[in-house]
Amino acid sequence: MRIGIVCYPTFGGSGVLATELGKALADENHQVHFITYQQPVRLNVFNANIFYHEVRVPTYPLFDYPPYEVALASTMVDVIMNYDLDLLHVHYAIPHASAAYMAKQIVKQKTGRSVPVITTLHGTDITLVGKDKTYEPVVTFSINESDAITAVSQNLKDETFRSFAIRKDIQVIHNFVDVTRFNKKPIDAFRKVVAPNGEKILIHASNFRKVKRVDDVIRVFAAVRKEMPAKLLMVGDGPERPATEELARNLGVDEDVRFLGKQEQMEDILAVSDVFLLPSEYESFGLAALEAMAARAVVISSNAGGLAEINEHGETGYLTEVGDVASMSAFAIDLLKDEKKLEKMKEAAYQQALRFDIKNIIPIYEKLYAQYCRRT
Ligand code: GMT
Repeated sequence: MRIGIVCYPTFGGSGVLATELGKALADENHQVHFITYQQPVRLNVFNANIFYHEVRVPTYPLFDYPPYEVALASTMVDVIMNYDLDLLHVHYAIPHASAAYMAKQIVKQKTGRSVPVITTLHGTDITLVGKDKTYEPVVTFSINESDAITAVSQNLKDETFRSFAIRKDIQVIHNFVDVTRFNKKPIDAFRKVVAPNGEKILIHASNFRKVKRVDDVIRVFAAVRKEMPAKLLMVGDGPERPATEELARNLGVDEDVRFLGKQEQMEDILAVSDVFLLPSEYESFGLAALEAMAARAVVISSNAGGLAEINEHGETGYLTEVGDVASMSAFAIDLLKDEKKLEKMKEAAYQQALRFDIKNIIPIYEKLYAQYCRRT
């Protein structure tokens, strides 16, 4: 099949998932066309089946806001027609689903052909941004106009029906991880640099937005640090980072916390980690947690959104109410003091990640595409 993938090219989960999906489809011999405003961060391989089309947004002194959606729709039209695409798969509703709707209408008028559009909902496009009155009518319309809609968790599907008047079914296709990539042997030299005296290593990775509750991460770590020697790795960057660094200083744990910024080699960093903390206010799925589990890190997370669909309390990790720093700390301390339990849970986390392995999920997308594609 010839598949157009539209996504955000950044470190965010939706862009990562879309890129990994495109790479896997290319490995299955489909022709994949990425349409984005920048080379996606995880698009770091050469594959003859992968094409990258950059959306250029010309600036003009009249524009306070350059019309990205118009440029995106025009690029979609260009790629659909010149590369004879079979379908468009757009990730994150805003503005990708509405731009795809516009592109579809234009291609139909020009050629008479109706190009199928599949929209995958990822989270904040529904729960935060999409709900906003400013966007809601367009989001509802363009989701309903998609030929197929998928959501990355049951929770997100339920949230979508709660918040929008959707008249179609939504298929849940859980996110996936390439377990072989994340199941890596820890690099001893790296572990030594981070934890020279064999301290346990906790980790958090996100875009440091409010919804991630990064201050809870620091508070949990401070509680752990009172009980035992430990180190914390903070991966990623975003608006809450300065306040988080300050909190680490105020709580007197800054010497044991490393802010690593944005990182591409997550598998190497996760491989040396024991516990992954994800206390988010909301997480439609929690792809970062799944990647951690594939690397045998135990996830201590909130029970928000779809996190309970991947993390099983007391089995693969722990779940608490949002903001329950005391319970998260107690679970972390208990676990990190009990080597046997830690090893058992690391293995359970890994086994759970295998259920979401890329090999199990790609065929589900291929089956969905085949229902809409003229060429199978
Ligand atoms: O929250 C993020 O880190 C970014 C955001 C995005 O849209 O890129 O992530 C969302 O999509 C991911 C991939 O499907 C999910 O794993 C995240 O849980 C989801 N984030 C939220 O729901 C807050």
